[in-house]
Amino acid sequence: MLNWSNSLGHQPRKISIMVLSSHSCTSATHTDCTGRVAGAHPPPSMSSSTAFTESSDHFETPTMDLEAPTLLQDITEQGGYAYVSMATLAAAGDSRAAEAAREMAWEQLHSGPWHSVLPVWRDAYSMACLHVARLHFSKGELSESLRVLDMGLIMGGMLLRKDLDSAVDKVSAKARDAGAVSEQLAKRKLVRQDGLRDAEVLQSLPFKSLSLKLVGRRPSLSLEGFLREYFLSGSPVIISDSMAHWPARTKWNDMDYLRRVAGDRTVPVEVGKNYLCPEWKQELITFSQFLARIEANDFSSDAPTYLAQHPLFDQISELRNDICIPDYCFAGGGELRSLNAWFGPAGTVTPLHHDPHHNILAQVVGRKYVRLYHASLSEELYPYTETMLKNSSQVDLDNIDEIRFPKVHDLGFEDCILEEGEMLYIPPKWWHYVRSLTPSLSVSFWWSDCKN
Ligand SMILES: O=C(O)CCC(=O)C(=O)O
Repeated sequence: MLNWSNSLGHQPRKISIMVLSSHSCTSATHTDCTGRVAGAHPPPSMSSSTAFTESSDHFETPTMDLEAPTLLQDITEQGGYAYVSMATLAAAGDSRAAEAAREMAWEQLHSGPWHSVLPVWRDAYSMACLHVARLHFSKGELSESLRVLDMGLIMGGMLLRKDLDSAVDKVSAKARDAGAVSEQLAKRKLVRQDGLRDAEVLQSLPFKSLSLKLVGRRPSLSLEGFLREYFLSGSPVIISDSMAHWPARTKWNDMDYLRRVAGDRTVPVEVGKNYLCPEWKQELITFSQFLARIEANDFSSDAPTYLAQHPLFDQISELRNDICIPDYCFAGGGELRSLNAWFGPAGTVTPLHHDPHHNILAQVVGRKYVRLYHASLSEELYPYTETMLKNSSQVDLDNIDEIRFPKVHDLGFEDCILEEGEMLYIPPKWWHYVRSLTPSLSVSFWWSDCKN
């Protein structure tokens, strides 16, 4: 799967980021925007030099200051002379040049499939974002500055990541002091207990739901018990009481808290029934706008907005501090591969697919229906044949075409309603379908074992 972040990513989500339209320079095919001019030479100064002095309306960029000469040299070698000219002017405080450099790097990010984008252009994009954000910051345009820094975090390379992170901290702190976070929503709970229309919710589930084998629940499951009884045999289990100590359990149901720590941050969201539908698309919006959409979402919406499979906790450290890595993720002696957020209104659907890693799906706020088919049932679940989609089933569990997919009807599965405060262990390669029954905030922890 193409992933626009730096994380792994195995579902074919986030493919269409290449044509996102939140930026004025979105052509997916135009490759010419670096201004490659035969015989043109890079400008004499290659430094990101410091026309700025440290003050409260300036943020430091020590990594960029150090790396700029080499990075600009690498960009020159790729023919990006115009980018280098603009970035040099930007470093001296020219805001139009800073925007132009960002546009040029953006075009390069959209010049072909994501995996073929040269890493140097991702770093070039981060550099231009730092320049643009710094200029906004110096004019007191804090929301705009944060938006651009987030774009750098989401789309840029790793080289200047530290500068982006520390700039975000500085701008966010100033925005908070200034009370700049927009106040669009009244103080509210994300999920209200009186709002759970159980009968209506249950009717929305796929055929035979909750009528065969239910995933077992285990309170107080020790790491050893988890290893012996579930991990080694590759069996799913719900661990029902091991996240009570997470600050997120109390904080994330508070819209006001979420708005305060993340409201002005830009996040990628998916809009549409699910990622296999043709009308599905991606957008970049602020977290406040996202929360407003969750609030406005009526349960029946067929185009919910879903912040799905996004490494939000690499981007927003306050939210990272609210969660804890479950000890279970150390089973097998492998490595933690990725932490992803899955935030959305009631009615989001992640269609039937499998992932290569062990997974703990932690349900922080709200509830979700999850159906699991054993890894050995792949053939009966009719995976797509295209490489990008081959971990997804062609079967739409919400509307099964029994003529095309006759084997599905009689297959055994396990399912459950994953309640707030519970974690579900999904073994590698097990097929899973997930539907949110309320507004829902979950976190997935993917890890490998030492064989893998
Ligand atoms: O919660 C969801 O919508 C999907 C979660 C998922 O597919 C995963 O954790 O791998």
